[in-house]
Amino acid sequence: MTSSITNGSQSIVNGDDGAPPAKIALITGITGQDGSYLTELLLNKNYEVHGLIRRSSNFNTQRVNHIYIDPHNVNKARMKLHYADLTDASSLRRWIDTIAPDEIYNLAAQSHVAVSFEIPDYTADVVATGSLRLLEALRSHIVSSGRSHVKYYQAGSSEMFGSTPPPQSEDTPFHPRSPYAASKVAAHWYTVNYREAYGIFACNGILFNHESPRRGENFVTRKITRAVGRIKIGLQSKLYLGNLQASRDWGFAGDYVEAMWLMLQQEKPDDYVVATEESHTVEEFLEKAFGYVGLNWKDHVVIDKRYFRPTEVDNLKGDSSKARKVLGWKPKVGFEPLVKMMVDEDVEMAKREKVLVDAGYMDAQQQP
Ligand code: NDP
Ligand code: GDR
Repeated sequence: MTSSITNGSQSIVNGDDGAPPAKIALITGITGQDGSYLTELLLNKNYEVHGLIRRSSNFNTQRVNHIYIDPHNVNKARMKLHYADLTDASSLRRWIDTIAPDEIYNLAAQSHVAVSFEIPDYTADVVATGSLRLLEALRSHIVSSGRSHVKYYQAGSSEMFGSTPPPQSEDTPFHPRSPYAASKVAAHWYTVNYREAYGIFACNGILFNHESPRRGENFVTRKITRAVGRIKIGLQSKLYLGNLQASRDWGFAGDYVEAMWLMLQQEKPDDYVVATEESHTVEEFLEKAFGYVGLNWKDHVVIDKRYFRPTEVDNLKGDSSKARKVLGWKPKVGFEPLVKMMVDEDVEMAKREKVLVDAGYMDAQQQP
């Protein structure tokens, strides 16, 4: 049985159409923004996709629910979910052995920079040591099974460059400015070390900020577009933000997962910067997002010092010439279309919320 589910412009196939899968992928962080886009990409390339999800007291699979098929209803869904955690080495080893993947994408992380100052120990455990646990599980799997062709992708970050001025490329020195960024630097070097020490096909993607309507609601772009939607529809009037002068190289997440996949299709493992090569301040994002629906951000934004970070990353702008040349990758969605895409989706979401508020099912004060 084949199930074809439409999600925006994408048609996603997650069901047994009789054909054997092209490859088997294992994704950590499948329930996150990137995990959901990568799953769609791989399913459309006829992969069988296994995602590791962590236990939480509420369901955390909203971003992949549109792809999910209850295994009781079909013989063989092409996307399967399994409980595991990057803090639990035994679960990682067990699932790698059981699934026997061809490609592993390590996307799981406590990925919020500001929150990493509040929970540094946990952030390091998941982001740094968690990546090491996964690499070690892969190494053991290769030794015991002989499956040396398995490829590994590590989700690195432009935050690793920190205070080193732009443009930042693969040759730019790291100067991390948060527990999150320092942990990503450790994960980067673990990945390089496992490549050099054991010959594992392991790649670091050094991705600059990438956003989408599925972005977590406490990252600045989505926080802004959620507020724009809600203000436009009359559900809130103020938006509290921190530093508006930070500059980021913002791309579209759907474009960036393609670069991850391309890295693992090369003959040799390597590290790549992925970026639009265009940078904008938070204030510019505000101007575009509010302006798009005919609002002036200055009427709504209030600066709250709680959102300032102990150390800030002021200016990120990538040089992705290597990825463009070697992988043939380039971004398809530019800054303005990205802002519009996110605002359009969030205005629609606010309209749905308004119905719930008017019917008494939701509190209008509920903030993202
Ligand atoms: P998200 O925060 O949206 O997703 C993170 C994922 O990791 C979620 O699925 C989350 O599960 C999972 N996770 C968190 N902790 C654990 C744990 N202990 N064990 C297992 N899974 C866990 O991040 P993005 O999708 O935006 O980013 C993907 C990766 O890329 C991350 O590693 C991030 O640091 C990195 N990155 C992101 C960039 C961006 O701009 N988006 C840029 C550069 C790097 P749950 O859903 O349960 O919370
Ligand atoms: P970042 O993204 O830290 O770059 O990390 P975020 O959207 O959180 O911050 C971007 C910039 O906006 C400023 N800012 C605010 N940020 C948040 N979250 N909330 C606010 O209210 C606010 N006001 C101003 C921040 O100070 C910062 O300068 C993201 C994450 O996805 C990481 O996991 C990833 O590695 C990097 O991008 C690349």
